[in-house]
Amino acid sequence: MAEETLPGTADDDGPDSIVLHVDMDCFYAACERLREPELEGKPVVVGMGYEPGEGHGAVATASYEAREFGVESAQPISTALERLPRIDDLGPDDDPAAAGHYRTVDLEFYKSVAADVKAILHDCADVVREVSIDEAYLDVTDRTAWDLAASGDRTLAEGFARYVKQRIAREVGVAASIGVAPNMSTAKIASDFDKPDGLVVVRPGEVRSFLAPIPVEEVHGVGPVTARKLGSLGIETAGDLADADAAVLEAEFGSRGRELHERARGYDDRTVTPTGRPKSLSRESAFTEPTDDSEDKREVVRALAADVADRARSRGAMYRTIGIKVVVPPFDINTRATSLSGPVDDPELVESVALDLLDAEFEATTVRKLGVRVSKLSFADADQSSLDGWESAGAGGADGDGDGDGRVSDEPEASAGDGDADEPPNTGGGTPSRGGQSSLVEFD
Ligand code: DCP
Ligand code: MG
Repeated sequence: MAEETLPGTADDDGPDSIVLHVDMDCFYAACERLREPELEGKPVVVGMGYEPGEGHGAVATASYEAREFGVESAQPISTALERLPRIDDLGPDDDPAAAGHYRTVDLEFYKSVAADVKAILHDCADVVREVSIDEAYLDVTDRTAWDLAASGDRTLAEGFARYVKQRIAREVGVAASIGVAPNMSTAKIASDFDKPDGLVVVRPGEVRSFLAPIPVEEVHGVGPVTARKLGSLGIETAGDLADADAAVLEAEFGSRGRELHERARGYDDRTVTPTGRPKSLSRESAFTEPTDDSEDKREVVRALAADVADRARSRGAMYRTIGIKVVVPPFDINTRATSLSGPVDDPELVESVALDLLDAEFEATTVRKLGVRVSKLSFADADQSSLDGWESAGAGGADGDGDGDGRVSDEPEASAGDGDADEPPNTGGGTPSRGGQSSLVEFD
């Protein structure tokens, strides 16, 4: 097997990882074909801001047949129409095979198809990182192996990837290209290498030779500017980059130069981290007027506890810590938490622990805001992090978890300051109002 030992793929970290990068082929166009099977095999253009019969908007994607005419993503529709006339605009003598079927973006429909695909991906891997509507990384190291299958010279990993691909085709009806490699950046290049309907496997010992002829632009982290600079140094391919003097690269590009050098040599120690996995789930609610009424406070805590426990269950999350937050006027924030001996999914326990924590110290305290949180989350299965939950959590604003990773923690929507977005508590046992806490970092 491996003739060369690559840093990050060597035995000292255990076996080589097996990473799949899955990217759907001409995804929006493929979705349109699900609804209109007669579009199969024909040039299809999906336009953003495009109205049937008109000429404005931009190409979101084009089927591979339409790409043959020079139609591509991000092109103005007007340019696409010059290269590939609309089928409805053809005269009686024109060739219908040289005309395009233009459709308007229908994101809701594409999201529903994507959700079906992602459900299969979550079924096939314990760790899934969703990157975009049609793209995800899977770490399947624990599900398959780099060993050769008994029947021949193919790896078990290849058979596994073929299975994933076939399930998507059979169960959803759209085509995916898959790259299989011991690290993320190589898997991504591999998935793109033989599109459409590609399956490219790069075994641990082949990473460097696979990358060698790849243009530098395709190396993860190389943009057009860097590519131009590299070109001026005579570095055109990943192989050139791998062979370049690391000190020269570092002098030119700083620490990034060293990183690019390592990527080109097949070294990428990023691990696939799942999307949409919050560290904690919490909800809080503010009183219109501060109150010391014990029953009012208990009522709010009960409602918050029920809501948090419910959300944890719907996401398949178990928790090991249950906590409360008590804000005393004006902004004195107190947090208390109880750790359990093991992870649980137990709404009644969330309520009773939260109430105990409240009663133990804050029974007579005047409070203006209360919160309940469960943390130390563990996820029993991989199915809970469907796109939906996290998209709605993120819909109101930016990445609220402050770690800058673009992922959404499931916290109340951020708002400026602490207080102005406060709303009356919902004591009716339904969903408490979303309090306007700017950050819940202090609640950890
Ligand atoms: N998309 C878009 N505007 C772009 C690029 C893409 O709206 N400039 C949308 C339409 C694509 C989808 O995102 O269908 C996925 O993007 P990809 O880059 O994966 O492109 P495709 O899936 O369409 O084609 P490919 O087969 O090259 O992956
Ligand atoms: Mg795609």
